[in-house]
Amino acid sequence: MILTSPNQNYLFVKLITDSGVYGVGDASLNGQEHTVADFITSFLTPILIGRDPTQIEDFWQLVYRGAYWRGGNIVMSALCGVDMALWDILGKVTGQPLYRLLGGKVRDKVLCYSHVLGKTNEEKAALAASYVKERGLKVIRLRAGAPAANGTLGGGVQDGPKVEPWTPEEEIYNTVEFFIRVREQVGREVGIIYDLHERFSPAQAIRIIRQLEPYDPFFIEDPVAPDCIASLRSVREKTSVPIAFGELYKSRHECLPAITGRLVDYIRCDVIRIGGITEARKIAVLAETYDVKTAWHGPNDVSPITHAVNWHLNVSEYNFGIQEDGSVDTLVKQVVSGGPVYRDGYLYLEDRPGIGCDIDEAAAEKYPFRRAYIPVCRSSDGSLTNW
Ligand code: GCO
Ligand code: MG
Repeated sequence: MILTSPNQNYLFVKLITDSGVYGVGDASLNGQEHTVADFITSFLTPILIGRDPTQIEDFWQLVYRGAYWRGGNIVMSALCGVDMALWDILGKVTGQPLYRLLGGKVRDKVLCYSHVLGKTNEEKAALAASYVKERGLKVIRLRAGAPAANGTLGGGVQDGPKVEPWTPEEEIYNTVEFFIRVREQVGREVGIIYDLHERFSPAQAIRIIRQLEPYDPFFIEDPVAPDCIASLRSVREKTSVPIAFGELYKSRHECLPAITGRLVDYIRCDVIRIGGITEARKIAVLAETYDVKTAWHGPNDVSPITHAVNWHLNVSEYNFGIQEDGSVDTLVKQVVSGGPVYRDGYLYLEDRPGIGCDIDEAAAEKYPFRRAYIPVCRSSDGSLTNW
């Protein structure tokens, strides 16, 4: 296991077979990396020793069902780290890139979108225009000057979660005003995604989305919290704007009501949080059955390994929609090699056996783990709100 912090904390898994072939995986869970590492050491490692690494499905079921107590963020992230490493080993021993093991390519390149980060809305609007003009982005992702929108993820020693003030009224106003401004700058052709980050009540989300409708969002992400499917349904019933949902889901079973109820247009689980490639394929197939596309979670706090896994899934799925392309920091590139390359609105990946990434353990050691928390939001009366 490799716990490292090149700008952001990551937890990587390296699985070595007795013949010397190894696979790598990503088990990062922002803010809780140590707990996942502990589960891997104390629970998964003893089960792994002596097993046939090509029996991936059986291992997955052994952890998920065999433990009796199913799932959760810690277990699924740990399971993902190993699951990715097992698929990587399978690719290496068969000499095939992961996408071939998943059924082969149905497309050559992957449409992607990038976050527009900046300190002020003015700065972000200018950046959005330059991303489109200079980098050729076809789709951009926005958030107004709200918490979590300005690069507050991870990094830095903290004794506890940083508190960020938040008032829904202000953010509603900001969101609508900012979206319209960016639409005017980038023109009609460019797709604009807006992430509401599970933060609003159904009525507030509907208010925002209705106001954005004439400005044609590509999709609205996570309009409400994931806990109440009736809230998602009420948003869905009141707008024709496409909806993307699910980065907090931890299994196909949690995704099911949103998919079978056709409450979303894009399912956007985080591959780490659902236990890896094995579960992601199943969710993609389920989604295909209901005309739902995929938009796998891929922000700045996942590593090139996960970005590469997303890419392999994207090129081999019929119902791919779009891929979030969180920028990978240069320090991270010192630790992990490989991963997709951006060109003119799309992501490409060189053919290599397995996932196609490697970890430089000496470089990882130069960046030791630093305690970091995800920030929390409190509204003006002091009460905690969704972040
Ligand atoms: C996104 C997400 C992220 C999460 C982050 C938490 O759409 O990319 O909402 O930015 O907030 O992954 O660690
Ligand atoms: Mg999001």
